[in-house]
Amino acid sequence: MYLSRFLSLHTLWVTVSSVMQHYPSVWGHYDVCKTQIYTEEGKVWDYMACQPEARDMIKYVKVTLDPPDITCGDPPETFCAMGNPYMCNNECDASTQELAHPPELMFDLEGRHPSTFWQSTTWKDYPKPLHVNITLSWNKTIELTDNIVITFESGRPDQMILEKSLDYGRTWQPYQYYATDCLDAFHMDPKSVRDLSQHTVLEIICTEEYSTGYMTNSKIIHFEIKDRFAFFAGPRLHNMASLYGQLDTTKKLRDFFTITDLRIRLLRPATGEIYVDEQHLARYFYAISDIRVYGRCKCNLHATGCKEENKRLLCECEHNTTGPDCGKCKKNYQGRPWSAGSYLPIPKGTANICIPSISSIGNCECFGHSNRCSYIELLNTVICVSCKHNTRGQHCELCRLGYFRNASAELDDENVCIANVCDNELLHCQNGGTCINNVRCQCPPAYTGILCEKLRCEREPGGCGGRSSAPGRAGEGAGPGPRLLLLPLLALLAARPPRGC
Ligand SMILES: [Ca+2]
Repeated sequence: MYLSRFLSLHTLWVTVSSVMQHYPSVWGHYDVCKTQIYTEEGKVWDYMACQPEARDMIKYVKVTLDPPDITCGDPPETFCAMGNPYMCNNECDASTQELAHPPELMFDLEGRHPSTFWQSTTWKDYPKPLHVNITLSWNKTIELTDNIVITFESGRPDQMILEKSLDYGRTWQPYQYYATDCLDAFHMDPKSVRDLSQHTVLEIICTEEYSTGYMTNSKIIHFEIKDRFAFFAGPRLHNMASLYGQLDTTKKLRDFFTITDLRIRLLRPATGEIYVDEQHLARYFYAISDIRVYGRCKCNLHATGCKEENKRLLCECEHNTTGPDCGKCKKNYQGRPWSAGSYLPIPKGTANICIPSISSIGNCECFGHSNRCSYIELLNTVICVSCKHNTRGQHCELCRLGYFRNASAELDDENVCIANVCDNELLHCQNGGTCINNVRCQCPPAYTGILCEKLRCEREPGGCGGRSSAPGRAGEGAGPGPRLLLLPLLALLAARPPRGC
């Protein structure tokens, strides 16, 4: 029995191995959660680690401003060009569409001229600080895959902190500090992301690269995701396997690129100069035309789909998992603790699917030949273990090699599988019967029974009476002779299972 099970698993492994050889040797994209393969057991599912495609996450964001009334235009307000304090012919008026600058203009389709943008009130309350928090919430854990890019319409702020939350805004951690003078603003030495390395990639830095005020043409601020990826994947990100390997084994690194919320803390608007021109405070304000955030839903490598439902992103979980991030096992699939999928080994990773709970294995049907079942992950099915009574198969419904189905026994009969019914050399079949494939005796027309040991007329109404219709040796007498009386006993002995079963 064990040999046949080993052979069965061996055949399965050979089949799976040959299927695996057809996977591309290049680094995969983890875009398939399962595929059908052919094994000795028929078509079965083979599972692999999978993740949703990266996409523009701004479509799904909810924005909150603090203070809530910080947007310009209520009441209408005149503002000046920062580079020229006497050019003050611009007006912000929330009640006029052409002159309003609401927050949603940070997220609309850009590429048109002039840009559309959100704008704050001016710094008319100087020297009270002009602080604005812009919070972007997804209500879903997402993994950043590209740089965060913020495009200012005003000068880039003199001081700003980009923060992140991993717990839906309950706690916040700084992502990066931005200042014209890092030492003065945050008591930090200025650094660039290029000063970091694999070992210091998680360091939170203050950069002066993006705070050059209005003197430069650039209005863009980056949070450099790709430069950080490059420490592991190479400058052109050609070795993503190395990056994914690191993400797989270093939770801190994985968490670094994972967020539920971002917060842009604007602490001091661009002044363009060391001092603030108190005579022309209408020159100072924040204006942002565009924010870009690219990433993918975090589904713990258990989904490729991520859909929006009731204005919330949800992973379309596979591998018997559930939850917004596929972060737990489905009911009745808690046969072992939940685990995230793994990028390793290359190229298809490890699915770590949830398996049925032992208590919920309702299909442990072994026809009474076993009382124990086991779950086979590769087949995603439950099979009977240690089938007795010469049986084998998922439900102990087949006969072991060398044993044959006893057609006269039910599947749950201990004698359902019987050893060699007959043998032509040993002449087990009686009364001229012929042994067919060691399984059954083909009897002459006048005889019946497993070993052709019975006269067919015995089953007829009235029995054999005095008729002498049976050919051959039937002429020896009308009733069964002593030899025939032994035949049922022989049949019984042949059907008895061997010792030890
Ligand atoms: Ca815009």
